[in-house]
Amino acid sequence: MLHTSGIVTTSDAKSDSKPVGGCASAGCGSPSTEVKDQKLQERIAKHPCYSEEAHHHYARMHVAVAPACNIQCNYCNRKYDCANESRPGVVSELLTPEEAAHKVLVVASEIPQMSVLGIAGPGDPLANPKQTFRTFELVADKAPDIKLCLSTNGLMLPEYVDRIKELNIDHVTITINMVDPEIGTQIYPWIRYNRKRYKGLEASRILHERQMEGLQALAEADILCKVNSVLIPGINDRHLAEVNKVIRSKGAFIHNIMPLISAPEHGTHFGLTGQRGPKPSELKFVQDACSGNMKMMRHCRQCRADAVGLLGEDRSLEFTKDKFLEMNPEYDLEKRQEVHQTIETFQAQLKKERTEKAAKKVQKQQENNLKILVAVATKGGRIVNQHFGHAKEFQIYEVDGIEAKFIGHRKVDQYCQGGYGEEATLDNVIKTLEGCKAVLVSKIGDCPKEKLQAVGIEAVEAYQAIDTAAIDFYEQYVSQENANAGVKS
Ligand code: CLF
Ligand code: SF4
Repeated sequence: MLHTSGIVTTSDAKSDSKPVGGCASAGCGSPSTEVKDQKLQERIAKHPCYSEEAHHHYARMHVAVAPACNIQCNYCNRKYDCANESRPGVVSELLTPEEAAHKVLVVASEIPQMSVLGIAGPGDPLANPKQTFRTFELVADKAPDIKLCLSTNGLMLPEYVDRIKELNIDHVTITINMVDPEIGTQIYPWIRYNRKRYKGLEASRILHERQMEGLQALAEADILCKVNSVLIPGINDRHLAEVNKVIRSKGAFIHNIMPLISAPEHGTHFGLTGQRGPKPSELKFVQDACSGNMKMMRHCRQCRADAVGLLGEDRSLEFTKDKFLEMNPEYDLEKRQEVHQTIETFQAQLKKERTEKAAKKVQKQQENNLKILVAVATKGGRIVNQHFGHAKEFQIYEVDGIEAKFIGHRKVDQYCQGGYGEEATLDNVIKTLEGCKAVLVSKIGDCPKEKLQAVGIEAVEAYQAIDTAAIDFYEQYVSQENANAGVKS
């Protein structure tokens, strides 16, 4: 549990690093815990959602080719993208499969670190099988190095597992919010299945059975399955541990527990009836409770159905329909492979450094068990490389002098707008960074620096690997603390 001071001790820091079995169970988000199975590691190494490490370096893109949906979720308004994988209130431009394939090639040449194409809406991809599979076919034909990924509510999944396997779609997400249809009645008012509309308990029961059948079929076909669960306080918050147990027993690879977003202006049933979303501490509590059982995703950004870029950035506006249709793709496999090779070399170097430090850790026999939180402004690459005022989110690391462990991100409004900083925005940013001992940035102005200092957060300017900058700060922090303690005693 986090102390309000931002200091976490070894004894009370809940660790993800306790594999308790299951499919390649390993801590999620911990550089020191690795997926043991080498082959499995290779399958997820370039997928930014399935591998926390990959999300620092590799980008994904979505194409919005699937407009229809076959169920109704109480957190979704059909005017917007599928809220199972997107922030509600976001509308994407609908594309034909041909337009989508063209867009993929354009992005693949502009952003060579884009390694995954996902279809996640705006409705349910498997309620639009023609468009979804046609898009995948076109892309697989023209850009064979891009991994294919899809996200579904699961209702039609059992029908399509063979097709999914055939097309070499190696990653499938199912949103599973319950394994008890009674609870499902509070989340799903109706479904449409086999040309018939079902309501209430019957609807939830069918959906549940189809999801379980689909999940099992994916496991049998050796397709990696991520399960998304939307945490809805008072409805499934206490139930998600059971969901976690069941999906693990049926072969899910990773669990992504996401917060319900229910702003009234999105016009969803939950938004309009005052159903609240979870607080960050409630989300963390449920994630922690489930993390001992299987790999847990904590870096999801609930992106849009036409998202482009690293998970923490949004470059979709650079590739709107009017723009990408004018662009001629220059898909260059060799160039892409070179870029990926550079990333791999950098990752290998980071890994080597971490291994050496881990060895030192044993030697040092944990001289102290102090852990601190630091916030980082980064544009990706696991490097401190962003101005404080340009950050729209800060990555949070838990540092213990040996390693810097990514534990999540905190979104903020960008402080610097057109060369000026807004005081009220700065106050909110500082509030968001509460509990951190430092913020690592490539640059920061005097005013925010002083304000941060006044609340005990040191602004550190650096342009280097996050791990190195974080550990350097940690050492300086500890020696200062020791010096202060010496003066006092
Ligand atoms: Fe897209 Fe989803 Fe594939 Fe990733 S997103 S279809 S698994 S490529 Fe990723 Fe976005 Fe979270 Fe989804 S951060 S919402 S988990
Ligand atoms: Fe909306 Fe997605 Fe649920 Fe369909 S599956 S109702 S598009 S959130």
